Amino acid sequence: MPKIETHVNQAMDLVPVFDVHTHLYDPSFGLTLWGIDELLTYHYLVAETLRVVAFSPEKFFAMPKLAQADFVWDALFVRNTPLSEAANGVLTVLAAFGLDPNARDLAEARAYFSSQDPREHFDKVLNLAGIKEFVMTNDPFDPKEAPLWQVRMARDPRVHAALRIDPLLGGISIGAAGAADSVPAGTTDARRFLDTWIEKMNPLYLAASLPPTFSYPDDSRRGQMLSEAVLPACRHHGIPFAMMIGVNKRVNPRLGDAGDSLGTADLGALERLANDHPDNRFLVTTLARENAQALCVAARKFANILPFGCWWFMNNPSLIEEVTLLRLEMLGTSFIPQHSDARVLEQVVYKWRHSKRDIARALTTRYEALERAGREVADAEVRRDVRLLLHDNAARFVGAVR
Ligand code: HDL
Ligand code: ZN
Repeated sequence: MPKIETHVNQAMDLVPVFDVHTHLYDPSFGLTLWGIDELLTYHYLVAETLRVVAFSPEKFFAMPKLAQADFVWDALFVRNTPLSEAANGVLTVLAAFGLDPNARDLAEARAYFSSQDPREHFDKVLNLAGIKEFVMTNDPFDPKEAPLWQVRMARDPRVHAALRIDPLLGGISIGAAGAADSVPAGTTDARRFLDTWIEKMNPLYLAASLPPTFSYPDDSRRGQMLSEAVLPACRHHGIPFAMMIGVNKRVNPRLGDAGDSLGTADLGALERLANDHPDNRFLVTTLARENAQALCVAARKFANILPFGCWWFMNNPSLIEEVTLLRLEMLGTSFIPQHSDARVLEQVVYKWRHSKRDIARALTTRYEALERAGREVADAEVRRDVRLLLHDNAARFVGAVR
């Protein structure tokens, strides 16, 4: 293996990760999904299962969780070859815990996970994934989560909050159905709502997913909420706004969380937003592959835009390597290459092990271009660059650097 590739892979293994977007929680919340049955009923795998077995979504979701997991395992891992990234990820997790990826059933895995102490398991998973700190997705409209913020809990210093506000911008709560906190109608109430929840959560950023039709300027309710409540609140509290652009929610409502799709957005809207709000900082990720280059160009035009992650349908090895190479070619190291988006605790093990391989290939390609130009690349430079990409760019932008 060429020397530079070895140095890149060594740095990837050594540098701690700051995971800037997850759906995991501080253990004190008691909301984090974990274990083999949750891994197998991940909505990515449910969608894939219902393609290869003639079975209605309604009948699938009516089954108990363990029956659903058995059904997915049999359909995707026994009767078919687990070639998809989400299926491959489950096997990476099993192997990381010394469990048999060739198992014909879930007996061994269930016995292992059920014998784990949750707190020790949480620490073990972060250690296996190489994660130093991660950011939750905290939804004030989620009836399961909102009450937890009414009391002071002992918090894990490795776990940070992010205030998720989709319903404020016309979206749907990503938590359970129904809004724990009624959605403020006017922008004055919305600003008060944001200040109240920022006080409660101390979030590193505000976040919302947005449809491909996102436009700016926009005199609709979404546009008014953005300009008159959300962005002023972010400026006042000194925190970024994370825009996750390109999701078409529930194109197949029967699939629930697995029923969302994507669309290509006009990132001219993002450029106009960044231009009109130079004192706001924007974390941005896009769902359509077709938006990847335009996001890099927008970031080149506006330093207050920081591209992050290979989100959701982008989170596949072929696209992670392609987009990371494009970002390196256009932005150097001034972006955040990945977030896990993990919904189940152990997913961070595969999402980071797989992504580090893909990011390492792209980074090696760029270092080889330097060497062809006669520029030597010191090992310390490689470690500095990898630390920027996996930790510092994100931690600094959200003000979590320690
Ligand atoms: O809106 C989001 O934060 C998305 O990540 C959704 O949660 C999506 O369902 C998902 O899990 N993508 O990976
Ligand atoms: Zn997410």
